[in-house]
Amino acid sequence: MAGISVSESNITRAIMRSALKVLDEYSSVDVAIVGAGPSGMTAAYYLARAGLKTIVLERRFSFGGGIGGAASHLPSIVVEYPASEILGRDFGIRLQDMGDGLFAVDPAEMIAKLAVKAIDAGARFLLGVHVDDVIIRDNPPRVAGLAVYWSTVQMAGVHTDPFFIEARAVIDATGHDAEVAAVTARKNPDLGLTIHGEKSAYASVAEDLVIKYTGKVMEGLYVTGMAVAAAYGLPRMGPIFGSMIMSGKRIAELIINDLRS
Ligand code: 48F
Repeated sequence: MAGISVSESNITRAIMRSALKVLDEYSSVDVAIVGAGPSGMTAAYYLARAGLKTIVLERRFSFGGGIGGAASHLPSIVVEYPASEILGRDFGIRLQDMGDGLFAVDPAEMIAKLAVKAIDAGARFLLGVHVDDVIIRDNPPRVAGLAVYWSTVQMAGVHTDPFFIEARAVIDATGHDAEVAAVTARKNPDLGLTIHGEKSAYASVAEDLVIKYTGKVMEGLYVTGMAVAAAYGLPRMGPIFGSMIMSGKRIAELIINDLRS
């Protein structure tokens, strides 16, 4: 391989130079999304498409959140209108009409295409990072970014200090535990933020309520997807994903509007 110098130190230097450039560049962003599940990836696509500097922080080394495990490991999930139309039109995901207003989707295709669209629109994903805390500013009180650990460090249970990412808007897309909103409420009781925890299943009601309550919980901090149900004590809906898509799209629209005004 003439002209190619593959030595171990060159491999290391190439990785370090490119990785540190990314971490440097993304130490300050317009929007930091915690969680690469359906709501987080949908939001990432619309935010990046609008030209906002967007990073998605995901604890696992993979995308998709709850999509892959969907309905008890079965290779199918369902969405309803209008999410069905959005998945087909904006993400190129194939849908099978199952009647009763329900459409079946291949979970692997949905994971891949949500991720590809978000990345191609300009969103940057950081995998294997665990968000542990927020940055707070006062006067007026607002969330101004995140404290981040490598997931492996967090799993090892050893103490290191985090690195920080400043953001004009933070989205909690962490799913059923609303981890970012919960830690914000726990560590800063003076803020008066209460996280209620989700209720038992009531799919038809939950789908509408999650979309309706999607939004800002305090300055700088927004919730989408199941984190909305956890934040406001709404029922869960099980393996139907329409509201996750609609919630991700809605939070992107709200933030685009907030950051431009
Ligand atoms: O759970 P998840 O898929 O959240 P979602 O977008 O969608 C929920 C549905 O999958 C399903 C449902 C609705 O039909 O009930 O469960 O609301 O994705 C959340 C992602 O966030 C990551 C987690 O690994 C998952 O991929 N995550 C959670 N906490 C953290 C985190 C954290 N503290 N730091 C980084 N990533």
